[in-house]
Amino acid sequence: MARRRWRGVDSRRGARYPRRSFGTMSDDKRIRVGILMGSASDWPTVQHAALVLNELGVGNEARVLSAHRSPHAAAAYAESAAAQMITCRPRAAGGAAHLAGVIAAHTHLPVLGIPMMGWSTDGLDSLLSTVQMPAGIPVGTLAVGKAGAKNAGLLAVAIMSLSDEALRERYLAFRKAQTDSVLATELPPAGSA
Ligand code: AIR
Repeated sequence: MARRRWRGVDSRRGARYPRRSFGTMSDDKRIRVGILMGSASDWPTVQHAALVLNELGVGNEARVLSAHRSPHAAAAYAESAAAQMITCRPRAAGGAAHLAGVIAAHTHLPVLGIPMMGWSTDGLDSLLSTVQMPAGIPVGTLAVGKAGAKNAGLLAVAIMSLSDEALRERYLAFRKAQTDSVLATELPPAGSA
């Protein structure tokens, strides 16, 4: 296959960065997570994957590539030398959502699928077409919408934490802060909510 240069968009330029940070940030500037979506209309949801990766100091890039509207470019991205250095790949598409499956077919790297809220079946179409992969080509499918996008970012971090101690420390600090915030919750008096 001809070599192509892919200009990924560093998501930190487009998204808020970073709201909080956990522990000492590494000066590792590598793009380690590629975030693909079928349309720019997915970005308001998918950006939540990028935000959590930014928060935890994981370099990532975001691109629009459609399994239907730009099938050759989607496959070429998955097979490109640059993409092979990316360790994890959250993928988002709505409707007949084939992007995650197509990308997974073209790479051995972990692919995480984020079903999008659809325009006619509240995301059920996207959920089923992302999760129902044939045996042999896995796509780790998350929840529909924003929760799935955020969890795709966190699951990518958890996977990379297995072999990255500094990232594991940041991830554990994130989890602790989340737990502390739940335990510190104060409810308003009954009847005022
Ligand atoms: N989509 C784009 N190419 C293939 C698919 N399945 C998805 C997009 C988006 C939805 O179709 O990922 O979730 C609608 O896209 P648009 O561009 O019409 O807003």
